[in-house]
Amino acid sequence: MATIQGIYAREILDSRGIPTIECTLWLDNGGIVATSVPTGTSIGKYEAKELRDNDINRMLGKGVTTAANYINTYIAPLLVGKDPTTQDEIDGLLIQQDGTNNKAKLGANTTLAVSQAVMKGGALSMNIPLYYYIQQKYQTVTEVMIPTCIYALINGGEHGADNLDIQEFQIVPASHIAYEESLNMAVTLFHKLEEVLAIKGAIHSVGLVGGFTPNLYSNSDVFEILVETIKATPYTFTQDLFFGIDVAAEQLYRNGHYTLKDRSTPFSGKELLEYYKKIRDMYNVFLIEDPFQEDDLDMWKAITTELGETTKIVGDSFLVTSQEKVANAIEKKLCNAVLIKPNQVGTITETVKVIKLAKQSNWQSIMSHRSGETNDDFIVDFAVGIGTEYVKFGPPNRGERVAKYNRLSQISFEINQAKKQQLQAGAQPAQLK
Ligand code: 2PG
Ligand code: MG
Repeated sequence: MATIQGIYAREILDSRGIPTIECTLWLDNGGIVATSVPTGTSIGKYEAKELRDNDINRMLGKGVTTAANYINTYIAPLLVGKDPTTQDEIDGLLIQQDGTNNKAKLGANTTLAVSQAVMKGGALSMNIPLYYYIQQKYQTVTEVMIPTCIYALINGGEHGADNLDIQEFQIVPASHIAYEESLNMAVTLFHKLEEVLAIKGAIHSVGLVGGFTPNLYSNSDVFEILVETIKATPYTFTQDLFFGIDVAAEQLYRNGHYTLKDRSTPFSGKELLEYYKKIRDMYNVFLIEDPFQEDDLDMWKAITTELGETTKIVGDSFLVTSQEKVANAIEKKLCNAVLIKPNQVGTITETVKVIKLAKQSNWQSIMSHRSGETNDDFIVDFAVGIGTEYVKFGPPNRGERVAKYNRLSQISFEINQAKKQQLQAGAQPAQLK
């Protein structure tokens, strides 16, 4: 059995040029792994806290040298000599050392960097792929499969150019579309969309997660352009794909109302629900993430009651990957799917508990990137190994997003190869062994 010989953390930059933590862990058998953690822009008010230096003379106060030092001087000595496959025990120790209910002491960025490094170290010590190690460890799925990808092609809200209210306009492939074909679809649509936007003079650049930030002003304009784009490809809207949106509604909420540029006067919660019904029927929007702000519980309940049968109502900032919040939402039927962001809670063990809870209640989970990403692809293996039904990594654009798709393609290849070998050997292909 290999044990942890050392851990070292340092400050690196994320895809927005904002500091984040990279953590390297090495084993006594010479094996070495490195991982880094993401951070958000539209950060939910109930998320676990990140630790930042707050030194305004350096990195605009966003440095993470304090967090890295915590790992190097305080956490690393506690973990040296431990078996890296004892993830629950090590995460338990991190939770205990932090001692708060929102990682306010050590920081969720600090604890997650260590937690991810330990998970990668565990897989390396067993000499098996990370996704397979996670599947074997937690057994939440009997067979590893590639989740359905949700591709955000257009960015608005805090991720965009300050003209569109909705943070993400997404395409969601229909269930019969296999991963490789869905990636082909996303790449085709992304580049066709660029052409359509150029022809319309809707000058574009890309937003924080790599989707276009076009010069359009209403949400309807975006849907019309997406419909037109799909018509210029071999794909059939509503047969091969449908639309999703991440409203990140907490960003639109002021004094009891939601402000959207589609109307000159702000929307009440009830009016916003009517608006969602309208765009769902007009444009086949069958996934709505964060339709209302975190504390607007009556409206979450109302939208799930009215649209939940046919539409995925997804809690992101609303549920912040919190076991307590997800349990409450399941019990009260406040939504029907959960976005999973490990850095909203701060350890892998706590994240797994939330996914298990969702599975027990027949909820679907969506493993998600953050707007501030690195090239680390940990969440890809995590999603496949634990079996989230969906993943959300942005569009097939920008290095830190493409890193996730490239890893997913590699895993898909490995799964298919393993199945072929099993078939050739006359074995059942049900399990990857
Ligand atoms: C979201 C995420 C990712 P952020 O709201 O779903 O797109 O954004 O990381 O900024 O919270
Ligand atoms: Mg979101």
